[in-house]
Amino acid sequence: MEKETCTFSYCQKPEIVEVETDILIVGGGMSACGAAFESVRWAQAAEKAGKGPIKITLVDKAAMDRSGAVAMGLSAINTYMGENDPHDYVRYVRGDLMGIIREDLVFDLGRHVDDSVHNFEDWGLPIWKKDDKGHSVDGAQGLPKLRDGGTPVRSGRWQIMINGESYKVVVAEAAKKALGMENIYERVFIVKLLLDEKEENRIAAAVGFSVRENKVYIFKANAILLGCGGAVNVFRPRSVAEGQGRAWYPVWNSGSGYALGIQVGAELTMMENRFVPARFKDGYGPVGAWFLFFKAKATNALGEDYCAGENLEEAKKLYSPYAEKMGTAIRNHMMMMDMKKGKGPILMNTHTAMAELGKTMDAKQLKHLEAEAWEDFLDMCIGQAGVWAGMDIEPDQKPSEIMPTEPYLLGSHAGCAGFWVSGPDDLGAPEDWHWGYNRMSTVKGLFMMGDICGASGHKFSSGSHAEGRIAGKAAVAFVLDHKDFKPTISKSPEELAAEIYLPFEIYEKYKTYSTAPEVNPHYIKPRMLQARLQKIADEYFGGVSTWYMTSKTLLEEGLRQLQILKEDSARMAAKDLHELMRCWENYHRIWSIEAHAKHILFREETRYPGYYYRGDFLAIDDQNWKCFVNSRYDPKTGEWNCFKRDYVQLVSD
Ligand code: SFD
Ligand code: AMP
Repeated sequence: MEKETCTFSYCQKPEIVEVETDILIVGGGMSACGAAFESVRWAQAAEKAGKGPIKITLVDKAAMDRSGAVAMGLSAINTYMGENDPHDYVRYVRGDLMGIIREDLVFDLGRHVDDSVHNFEDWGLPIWKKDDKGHSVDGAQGLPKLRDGGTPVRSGRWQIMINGESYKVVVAEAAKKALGMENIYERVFIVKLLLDEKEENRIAAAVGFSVRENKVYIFKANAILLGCGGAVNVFRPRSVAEGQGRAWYPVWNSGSGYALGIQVGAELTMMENRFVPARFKDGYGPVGAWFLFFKAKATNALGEDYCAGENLEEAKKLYSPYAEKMGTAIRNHMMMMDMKKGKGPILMNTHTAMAELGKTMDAKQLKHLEAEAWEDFLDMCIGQAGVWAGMDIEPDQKPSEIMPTEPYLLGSHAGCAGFWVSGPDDLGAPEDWHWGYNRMSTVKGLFMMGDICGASGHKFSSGSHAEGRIAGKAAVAFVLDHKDFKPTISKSPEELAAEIYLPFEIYEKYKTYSTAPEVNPHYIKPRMLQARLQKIADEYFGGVSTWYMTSKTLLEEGLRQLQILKEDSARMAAKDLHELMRCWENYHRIWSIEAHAKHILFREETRYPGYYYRGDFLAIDDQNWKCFVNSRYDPKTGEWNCFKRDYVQLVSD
């Protein structure tokens, strides 16, 4: 088919807004809020020291108060060191992620994360405390703050309980106050990054559009901090029909962070990794608080522990010494063993857990416990509370089904897919693991944080914020060291606007060729594009329909089909601004899943049983694959190259 171009003959021309800034933060989530808060502090210090003003700008596709993964709120902060030693945190993350992580990045996070949590509390987030009798006290209620020696209520070794419905609002407020609203662009979706015209491999700009007004934005910057979250809805979800907007991770995080970085040539690491969370069925409610705080036991339908006995012995045969660590992937693996034997549904025994806890409580305390059980979901997954209500499930009376969800690409929860970045230089890491600026990618001036910063999972909300702060500080140092840089871009503003608005032009040009605007020989609407993408990912790259199973032959066929889809994406059509966003979101999903499939194809072993399986290499093979798998897309040639990088253990066992 002939290539389409936008000459604004059919669609309206947008207003073009150009913004020049020293630092641009892309995203308004946990990491971006951390970056905003910290970079402003260092910029102000630099200005006081006479090093001139540093302008910091933030752009978010949504409104910061409720954008990103924490939009709905959370009921636990999953990374808080407290009495723990960051060395142990590294050991824990390494064990959960099957032995391969960047220990310098993880340790760095561990030593900084608590300060973010202390700030959250200062900004008004209620953090549960233990009183002097050792009882859990919900909310702040006059007990000392963590900073002043207050004891948090631990759900697990690393997790603490919060009243977190408004968690994101609290964190965003501090970031907004630091930056000033005049430096924040909300509801502007970034479509692509641009490299500098004069300097090789150097970031120069970000381009996007308003999802509310007829405007295209060009942000020219000296440094860019990327924090756009993970990739959701890349695989066909378990939810169907009208429930399809439902997912565990936020549907609005559509792989932009990965796609933006990949296309300018930033090196990726561990993109073969994914996260398949075990979740309450249909509502996607998180299980952690139930396992750890309420001490609930999950069993198969026969009441048996699926993580023991025969299943464990079988798992050890292929996945020792990792199976013994009982990490997140392995727990999924053994759950699926029983599901495949027909021993499902798998049940979270909420009723027995509450009865057990109730043995030491009076009626009032028991009522409070029940309220907490509901609140666990009302705070961070309202849909699950809806499922409970709709299915007549009272958690103290009946168990609830849990099951593994569709896969997600992310690097801040129990996953580690992301970019290869520079780490701190004081931890004895190999020389080529740090190149001057912490969390800077292999593209000069482009920093990665949160979900898209690779090989360093288990940051969660608090760690993503802390990582944003680390990156924000480093970006200020970078800008101070490169004061004379003037970004130059090769394309004119009109050319860039025409690229972004192409789906409008196509729609307006062809919409009358058929009677139903959804179906047309000349274009593909984003909904159709997404369905095709999810079908390819699901059936060839190991989604739920194949029990997460894939292989060389399946991956190669899927990648072939994905290539055709990518070609067809040049004919995406949008009838309004909302669909324009959907078009570019899906384009970003295509790039994210392509990287994922290429990495799985390259790694000839099953490193993450329970997340995905290579049927042709079913075991873990430490001898050949205890290494990072990295890759780089070359923006000049369009070639994609996968390669190994050595794993180096920095913290003893
Ligand atoms: O229960 C563009 N998370 C949990 N963390 C915890 O500490 N405790 C929990 O209890 C956690 N759980 C949990 C969690 C998440 C979710 C969804 C649920 C439950 C249901 C994880 C954390 O939330 C997560 O680790 C961090 O939020 C990750 O931070 P970051 O910064 O990497 O991503 P973000 O916060 O989602 O923000 C992304 C931002 O990017 C914007 N964006 N902006 C412009 N242009 C584009 N093209 C963009 N694309 C995206 C977004 O709007 C957003 O602002 S539990 O499961 O364990
Ligand atoms: P989740 O609700 O599954 O996202 O988990 C929240 C936190 O609890 C994360 O830090 C998980 O790693 C941890 N977690 C969840 N389930 C278990 C479990 N069965 N054993 C140990 N840790 C868990």
